[in-house]
Amino acid sequence: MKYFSTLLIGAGLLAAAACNNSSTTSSTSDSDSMAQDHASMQSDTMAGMEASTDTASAQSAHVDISATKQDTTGGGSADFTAMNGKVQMKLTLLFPKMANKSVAVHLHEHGDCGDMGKGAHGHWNPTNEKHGKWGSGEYHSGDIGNVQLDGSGKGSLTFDSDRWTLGGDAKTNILGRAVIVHSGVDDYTTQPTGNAGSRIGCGVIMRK
Ligand SMILES: [Cu+2]
Ligand SMILES: [Zn+2]
Repeated sequence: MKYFSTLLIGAGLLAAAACNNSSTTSSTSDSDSMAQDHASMQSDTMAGMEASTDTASAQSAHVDISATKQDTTGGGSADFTAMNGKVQMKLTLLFPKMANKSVAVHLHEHGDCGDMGKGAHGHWNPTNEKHGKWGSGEYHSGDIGNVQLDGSGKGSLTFDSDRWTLGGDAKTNILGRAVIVHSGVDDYTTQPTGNAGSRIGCGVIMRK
């Protein structure tokens, strides 16, 4: 069963890559709402491709983040390690167009990067809380926060989460979820998105 879901995730990734390559237009709308402005573009090809969540536990996981838009090159990766009841994420990003800016990074609910990242749907929020700043009041389990990029567009973040597991209960399992990089800054206040702008990067967390 484990292998079956891994295959499904793999197929989803390939489909997402194919969709990105065949994308011909892109809007730079700074809206992260669930507005359906792009929903018609690729939803047909992505139908049925959503990865099932991988529940067998793992010690480590990885995500490769790709640019979602043709006019924004960039990407990144992160490694996840389970340790001492927590999961540590080591993230690196490279988005040259975003040099000297901060970009918001979240875990989104669905492991689907189709439709320029909109297939990932909203912030992963298994505890049904408000959007916010990690560690302070209410926040989503996907609310990682902002990453400062340097003059070449490079940035990194090490993040320890006590709300995440690699496998197991869907309320904590991050395998098969999407990491989304936004063009703007998370204000930690606006509901439910943090007003973080459009989606410029996306990847699906996979067991190593
Ligand atoms: Cu987001
Ligand atoms: Zn959130």
